[in-house]
Amino acid sequence: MLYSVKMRAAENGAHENGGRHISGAERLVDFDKITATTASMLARAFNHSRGRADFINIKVEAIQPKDIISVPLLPIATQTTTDYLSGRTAALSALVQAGVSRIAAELGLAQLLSLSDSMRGAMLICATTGQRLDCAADRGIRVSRMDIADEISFSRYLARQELTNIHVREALVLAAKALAAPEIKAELCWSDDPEYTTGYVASKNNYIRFPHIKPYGSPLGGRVFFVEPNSDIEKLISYLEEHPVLVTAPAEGDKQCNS
Ligand code: WAQ
Ligand code: MG
Repeated sequence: MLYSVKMRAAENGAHENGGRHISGAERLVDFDKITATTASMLARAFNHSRGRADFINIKVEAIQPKDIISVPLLPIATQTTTDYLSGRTAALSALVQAGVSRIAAELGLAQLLSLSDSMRGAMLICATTGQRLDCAADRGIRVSRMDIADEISFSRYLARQELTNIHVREALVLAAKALAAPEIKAELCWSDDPEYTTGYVASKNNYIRFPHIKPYGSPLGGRVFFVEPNSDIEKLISYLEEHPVLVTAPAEGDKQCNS
C-alpha cells in the first residue's frame, strides 16, 4: 500500500486565512517511509528561503493500489540564454512550438508575471485564447498524488545528466503527470524560491529547461498549464489533484532525445 503525503506551509496564518505561501510538497511513499517523509517536509517548511512558516498542514492518506497509473518521464533538454528576458522569449517560442497559440503563450506569461505574490498551485489557461479556465483565483490548482516509481534508477538517470537538485526532481515528476493528461498541451513554470532562476516549458515531447528565466532574488514564480479548448475542466482538475501517478525513468542505456 502506498500513502499520499502532502505538505503546505504559509506565513502569517493558514493559506485559507490569507497567509503567504511558503512551501509545499507531495509524495507517494510506502508505510515505513511516512515518518521520515513528514519529518523532512517539516524541516523544509521551517527552513525555507521564502520566509518563516507559522502554519503547516500535513495530510497522509492511503491510496488504493488499483487506482495507480504509470506514466513516463519526459526527455530533458536545456536552452541556455544570456539573461532572463531572452530566457522568457525562448520559453514563448517553445510554447508555440508545442502548439500553444502565440497570443495564449503571451497572455499566460503575462498572467504569471502579474501575480502580486506566488500562488500555491497552477493556473489553467486556454491554449488557444489565453483565457483563465479555472476558478481557483489566487490559490491555483495543486497537482498532487505523484512520485517517482523507482528512486534509484531516477537518481542514476539524473546523475548521468548532471542534474541532482530537489527542484528538478520534483518538477520532472509533476510535469510528467500533468502532460500525461490529454487535455494539457504544455506547461510553463519557474520557481518562487528567490535563489532558483531555472524554469521550464514541458510539452508532450520534452521538458526544456531555461536556466535564466527570472531575476536572481525574485520570490515570484508560478505555473501555467495550457489546456486544449473545450476540455472538461472539472475532470482535468480531479485528475491533477487526485489521481495517483507513478513516474518511470528510462533504464540505463536507453537513449533520450535532446531535441
Ligand atoms: N501543483 C501545482 N502548482 C504547483 C505545485 C503543485 N504541486 N507546486 C508548485 N506549484 C506552483 C506554485 O504556484 C508555486 O508558486 C510555483 O509553482 C513554483 O513552485 O531545474 O521549484 O516548487 O529543471 O518553487 C523548475 C525548474 C523549478 C526545475 C520549479 O517550483 C529545473 C520549482 P516551486
Ligand atoms: Mg517554491
